[in-house]
Amino acid sequence: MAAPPPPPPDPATDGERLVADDDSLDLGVDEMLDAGSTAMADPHPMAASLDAAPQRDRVVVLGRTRAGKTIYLSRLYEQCWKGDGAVRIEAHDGKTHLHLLSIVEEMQEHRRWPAATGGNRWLDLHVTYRGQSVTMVSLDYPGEVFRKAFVEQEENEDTRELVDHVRRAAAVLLLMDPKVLATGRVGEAADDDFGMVQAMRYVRSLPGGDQVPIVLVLTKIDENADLLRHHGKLRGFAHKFCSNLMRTVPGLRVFGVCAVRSRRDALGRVVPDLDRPPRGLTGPLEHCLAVMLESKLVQQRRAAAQAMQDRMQREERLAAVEERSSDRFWMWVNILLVAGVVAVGVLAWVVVRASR
Ligand SMILES: Nc1nc2c(ncn2[C@@H]2O[C@H](COP(=O)(O)OP(=O)(O)OP(=O)(O)O)[C@@H](O)[C@H]2O)c(=O)[nH]1
Ligand SMILES: [Mg+2]
Repeated sequence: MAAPPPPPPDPATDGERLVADDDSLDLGVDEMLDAGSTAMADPHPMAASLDAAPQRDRVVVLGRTRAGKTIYLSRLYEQCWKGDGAVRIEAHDGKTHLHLLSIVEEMQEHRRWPAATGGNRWLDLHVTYRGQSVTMVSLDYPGEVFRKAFVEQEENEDTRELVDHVRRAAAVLLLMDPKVLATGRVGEAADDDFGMVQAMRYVRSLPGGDQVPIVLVLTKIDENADLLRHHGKLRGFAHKFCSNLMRTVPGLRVFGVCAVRSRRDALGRVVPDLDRPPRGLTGPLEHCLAVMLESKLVQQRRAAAQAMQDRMQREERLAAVEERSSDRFWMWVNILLVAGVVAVGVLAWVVVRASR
């Protein structure tokens, strides 16, 4: 799928461009040869009772606390609502529309980052891509719920809601802050490492889950450009810090995103800077949509081929039945003819005998 066109070179941000553009990182099959052996060995306990294919109606954005989910979702919405790119997104209701745009406005007008998300919030969106429409349900949830659901495997209303949300994923975007992966404490990194592996095993273990596109999105690449470059850019970084996840999801695509640039204000605080454009924002979603549409096309082609085969078999069966009944008809005609000839012969013999 085509990534967004590269922006013109900007010497001041060249490092960022190098990282942001390194987004088509199909991790080669050869590198993942041993992945299959561990990927599905130990299915998530939540999968045990689920043997029917779930209804898949959503693009799931997952991430630990402060991974950048709220900012990513709101900026993505703003750009795809206002812009004229390949992806168009429209909220199903005015409340969701205002909620998402007001987060962006808050950053733009008041140079304030949004507060940590307090509770689960559903976002019903309508996505148009390459002339196809997809209904997309998203969930902006507090990052701690992710830890409770997939690291501590706690059961409460919020974790059940998140697990059900993940179960119905048509595509998954895994948001991770590279700084947490590289320098975070064990507990923090466990969300992205252990938690993500459990969540993705769960997705893969569901019926049809092996077809769900999953991408890794490294966030805040404006701030993390040096860190990523130091560890071999997106591919090298993902190999180094997300090796378990990459084994669980062979061929995992890695994208780098900067939803909102930051800068230092007069007081030296890091504040959002929306005057500069985001980087690689729609790439992960476009990739997932392209995979989803492609597999929908494949399914439609398969269904059409199956229908054609069924029709041909039905017609062959009908022809065979007709042939059999026509064979029976001529057999009876022959029998009757022979019987008639025999009867005429016998009658003639009887008449001849009687006349002597
Ligand atoms: N420089 C930069 N910082 C970002 C970006 N996205 C997020 N941040 C920073 O990361 C912080 C957390 O972002 P959020 O979007 O609120 O994270 P979240 O995943 O929704 O966090 P919870 O609601 O706590 O789960 C923000 O306050 C910003 O400081 C980005 O694209 N660039
Ligand atoms: Mg949030």
